[in-house]
Amino acid sequence: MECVFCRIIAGELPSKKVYEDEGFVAFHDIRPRAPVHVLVVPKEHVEKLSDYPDSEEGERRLGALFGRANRVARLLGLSGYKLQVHVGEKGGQEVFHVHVHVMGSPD
Ligand code: DGP
Repeated sequence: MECVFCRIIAGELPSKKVYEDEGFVAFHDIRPRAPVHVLVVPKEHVEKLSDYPDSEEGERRLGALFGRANRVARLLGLSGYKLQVHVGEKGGQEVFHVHVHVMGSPD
């Protein structure tokens, strides 16, 4: 398995996990750019956000990803926060397993 986030999900690499359910996991970013900087990651391997199909099913999966990002932010005590997604190389994406950055400061 080459994907670093798949390896974290499989427990092959360590991470500071803050949330997990049947479809998603969230863990602290290894290079934090905010006092709280967590990555929300679907367990299914999708390379990038633009790979979600332009269909009801694709929108449902996208909605679930952002719903989890909100849930994780709430669990971490963030009342205001920034969500960031890098899409593709030209969008600054480094890890090609879709993820949402949740960044903020606890209240
Ligand atoms: P990007 O693909 O540009 O949206 O950002 C990927 C982020 O993933 C980057 O902020 C650093 C983080 N990252 C890369 N490798 C690891 C890792 O092995 N563990 C953790 N926790 N974070 C990682």
